This record gives sequence, structure tokens and C-alpha cells, in this order.
Amino acid sequence: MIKSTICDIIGIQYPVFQGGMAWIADGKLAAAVSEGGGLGIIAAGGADGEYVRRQIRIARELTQKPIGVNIMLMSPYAEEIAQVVAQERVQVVTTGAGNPSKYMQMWKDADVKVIPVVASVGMAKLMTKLGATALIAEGGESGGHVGELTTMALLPQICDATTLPVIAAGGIVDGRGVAAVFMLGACGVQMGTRFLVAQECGIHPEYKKKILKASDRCTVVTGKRLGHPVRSLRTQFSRDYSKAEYSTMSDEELEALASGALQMAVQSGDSEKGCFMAGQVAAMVTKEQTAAEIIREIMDEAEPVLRNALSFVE
Ligand code: TUI
Repeated sequence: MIKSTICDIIGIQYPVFQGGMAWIADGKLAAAVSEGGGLGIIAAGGADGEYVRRQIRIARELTQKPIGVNIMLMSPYAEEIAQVVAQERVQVVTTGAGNPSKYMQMWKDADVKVIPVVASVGMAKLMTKLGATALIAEGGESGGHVGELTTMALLPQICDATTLPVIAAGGIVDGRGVAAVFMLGACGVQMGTRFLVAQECGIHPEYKKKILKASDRCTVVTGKRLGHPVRSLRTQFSRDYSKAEYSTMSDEELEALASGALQMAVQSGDSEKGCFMAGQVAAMVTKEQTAAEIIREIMDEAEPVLRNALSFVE
């Protein structure tokens, strides 16, 4: 049985977070992950505060265990969602794609544990100073909005820069990944791509099919020109978008091409116009399982890998 400090801090059984995937991670998925012993996280994505409040209540109908909310800080609704999180006294808030400094005091006053995603050492130091509970170090292997550094390079640097517990994200899909990031100093993992095919994940079946059929080089990063690099599956959409990025198309037109593309993938599975966000490990996701089975399986796999690590020591 693998346990770590983050389990005691949050009150969860296994040190596994489900990534806050925009338009995907709803109250139902989050509740299934929390019931399975991990931390289920509702993604606010580009939705408003009332959507998030509804999802929190849906999750709470399904589980009494701790849940989290992820706020994508580039969202125009970030401020109202930050308040919903405090009002609803959600146990954990995670943040992404920005700097959550201005909300930290409000969350701490409401007893909400703050676990920001950091993609740089500078942000890790700032969040430590401002009283975060833990940090998520997310490498660019992940799906969705990506930072520059890989998990292998970022994680030990974040661990050296903070006294807080660090959860690793980006490129983790099985027990080997869990064991590897524990060796680099993490005390927990966050996975997104693996949970895309959880039975409780309500994305369009075509999205799940694409993940299950993915191969090693099937993801690509687009969006660098506008400063929001996003990793997604190679599809007609990603090819069209890449082409447009290197054309004379205006930034506004480019923005319009991407807007709504993730929702299109999630809700209609449309590979012409949809952006199917996924991490580099998509090829290693080979079967649909319940969230609880996914968590148990990776934990069961990690244990012998960690035990065997000693065999390398004379
Ligand atoms: O946020 C994510 N992943 C996401 S958000 C998202 S929704 C979206 N839709 C369209 C365009 C863009 C996004 C899809 N995937 N991951 C967490 C993450 N946070 N990765 C990197 C960062 C990050 C980056 C910069 C965190 C902090 C940061 O600080 C910036 C600063 O102000 O210094």
C-alpha cells in the first residue's frame, strides 16, 4: 500500500489527483475519482460560477469524500469561480495557466486548501511564500495548456525550490510513472489523459476511441503564436490550425479558429473542428475502466516497482 503525506493532508486514501480537464472533469467524474480513493477535481475551464456551483453540488450528492475545483486563471469567470469555491468551502482548489496570488487569502480564510499548478521555479517560490498547501509540478508532456519544461526536468527543480509537498503531473499514466516521480521527490501524482477513458467520464465516445487508438507520436502542440500552447491529438483540426498559425492570418482570426474547439471535441467528437486535448502518454491508455479501477491498478503496479528499486543498490 502506497501512502504519502498528501494523503493525510487532504484526507484521501491514495496519492492520486484527477486533472481538472476543461469541459470534461464534471461533478460526476470528480465524485467517482474521490469515491475511488483519489482526489476528484471539477474543472471550471471556461464555464461560469453557477456551472461550477452546480457541479460541486452534483459531486456532493455522490460522495462525502473530499473534492477539488480547478480554476483556469485565463478564464473571464476566474474571479466569480474563486468566490464560489470559498462559499461552497470546497476542500481543495487547484489553479492553472496563471498566478492565483490575489485569491489566496480569501481561500485560506474559508479553509480551502490551495494547490496551484506551477510550471516554473519562480512561481513555486512565490506560492510557497504565500502559503499554498502543496504544489503541482506539471511538465509539458501533459495535455492541454503546457509549460516549457518537461516533468523530468521541472519536478526536481520545483522540489528543490520548496518545502511544500509536490504532486507531479504530465506524462504519468501507470505505476511506473508513479514510482519514477516519487524517486524525483514527488509525493503524489495528477493524471488527466488516463481518466479520459474512465467509465464515469462523459466525453463523446469518439474522443475515447481516439485516445484508445493513439500511438506514440500522436500529439502536437499548437497555439504558441498566441502565447497559449496547447497539446492535443493530431487531427484535421490541429493540421488546419498549425497551417493557419504560420500563415498571414490575423491573431483575431486565429483565436476564432480555436474558440469552442475543445467543447466541440468533448460534446460532438468532431475531428474536423474539435481540439482533442491529450498528453503524450495517450498511446499507453488501452482500456476503459472505472475511475476506482484505474486508481487501484496504478497503485498496485507502483508498489513492486518501488520495492525493486532497492535491487540496484549493492
Ligand atoms: O491549465 C492547464 N491546462 C489547461 S487549461 C486548459 S483550457 C484552455 N483552453 C484554451 C486555451 C488555453 C487553455 C487546457 N489545459 N494546466 C496547468 C498549467 N498551468 N500548465 C502550465 C501552467 C502555468 C503556466 C504559467 C501555471 C502558471 C503560470 O504562471 C504564469 C505567470 O503568471 O507567471
